[in-house]
Amino acid sequence: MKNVLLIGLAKTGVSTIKYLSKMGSNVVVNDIKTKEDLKEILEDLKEIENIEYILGKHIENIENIDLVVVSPGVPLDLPFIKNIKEKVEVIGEVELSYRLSNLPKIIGITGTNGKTTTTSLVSSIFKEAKEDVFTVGNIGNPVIDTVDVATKESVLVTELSSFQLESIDTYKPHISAILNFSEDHLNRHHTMEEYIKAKCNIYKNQDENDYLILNYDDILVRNLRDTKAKKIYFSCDSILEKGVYLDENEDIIINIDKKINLMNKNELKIRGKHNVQNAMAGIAISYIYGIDVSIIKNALKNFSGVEHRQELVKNINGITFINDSKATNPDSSIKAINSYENIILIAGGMDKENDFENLLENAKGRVKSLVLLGETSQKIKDLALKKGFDDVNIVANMKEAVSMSYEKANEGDIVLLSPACASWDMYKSFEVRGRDFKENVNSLK
Ligand code: UMA
Repeated sequence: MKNVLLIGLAKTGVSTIKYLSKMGSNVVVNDIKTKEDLKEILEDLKEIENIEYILGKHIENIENIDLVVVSPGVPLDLPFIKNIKEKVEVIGEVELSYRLSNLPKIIGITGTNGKTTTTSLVSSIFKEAKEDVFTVGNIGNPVIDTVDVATKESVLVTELSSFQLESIDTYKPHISAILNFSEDHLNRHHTMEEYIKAKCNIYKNQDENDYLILNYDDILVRNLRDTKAKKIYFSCDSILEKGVYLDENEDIIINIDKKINLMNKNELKIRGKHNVQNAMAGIAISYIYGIDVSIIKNALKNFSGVEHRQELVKNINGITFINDSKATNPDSSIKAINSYENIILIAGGMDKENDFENLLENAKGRVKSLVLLGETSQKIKDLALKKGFDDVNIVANMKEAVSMSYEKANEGDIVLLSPACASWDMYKSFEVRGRDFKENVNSLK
């Protein structure tokens, strides 16, 4: 790989450049952001030679390029990418890393919601088992950072988004899991079919020696058939002949090669049906891999969740503040709303053309007040008023959202930040949004 064009200069881009230039490639970098916008990143890369920057616009001329690597956030159906694809191979960083390292022990986890929780949970089980584990992918750590450090003995626990899976070609996890499908990222994938197709790339290269873990409770996931991999289901609702399920006492049963009663679901620290499903996916992955059952059990008992995912921030005068900034689509927020009652809901953010009908249906009777911010605030407000909500407010920023919610809340109420939208209209990421919420909560008197 002599001449590589890299598109998108953020986390993925920086790691990819660092690796490629060390390998001796010449890298052309393209980003629609300007030099000024990218000041900090360019400073970080200033020591690296053999980089040519084309910034502030899409690249037009791609002569002398052998391979194009795109960051996950770059839509593959943009006209300039389509033109490039006619001339040169275009892949993502997950595919590139796979080709460079070809590691055997890869675990891939996807789905609309629960990916990060499940990835973290699996990682903590593997750490408890003293495996050499790397937690990578959409969770925030570019896979390419592992190419130099991971060995054939290492395990890569990889969270994979539809964006990342759209740009793979030969990538093959040994164990993959699909947690659920619900509407998300339709502004990028356009239809639910295309979105699901991208996610299903996770198993397209798997063979008879690989495993595909599927959620039996999600009808779309249950019905996936076009795979050579061995399918293992998990379920909260049905007793399975083979798989991981809940029995009539709410005990979690592993029934894969023999029947094992692992633990009661109430021994888990993470709450809600969706989290029991996430735990079951994690159990199936770890068991198939060969982790000792007592280690799985221990790690599960100690796992208390992930930052920005229904994270308990503080209790002030009997009012509980919960940070669920990672809820970047309606379905994810619905799960949070259904875990609590007497909620003051802070929601809204970037408009991904999602529909908020279902969110508001679920909010009825549970959400007392809506405090809305960001691009979608008016859209949610209009729909909420139509649906009979009487306390619907739009605020300008998180500070106002937190102080208004606190004023409205009584003892026993929950102030829940669960935006149902991406953060990119107001923040760099959902993490920055979550931290802003927490800082504002922590400075309340
Ligand atoms: N850009 C272009 N041209 C375009 C579009 C974008 O140059 O046409 C540039 C932007 O100006 C920007 C860069 O591309 O400078 C952004 O690239 P990126 O969005 O891929 O950002 P990264 O920092 O590399 O982060 C990506 C993932 N981001 C997205 O998928 C949007 C991160 O997932 C991931 O953690 C990281 O790689 C490491 O793997 C975040 C995410 O929001 C958490 N994911 C979505 C989600 O979970 O819903 C899918």
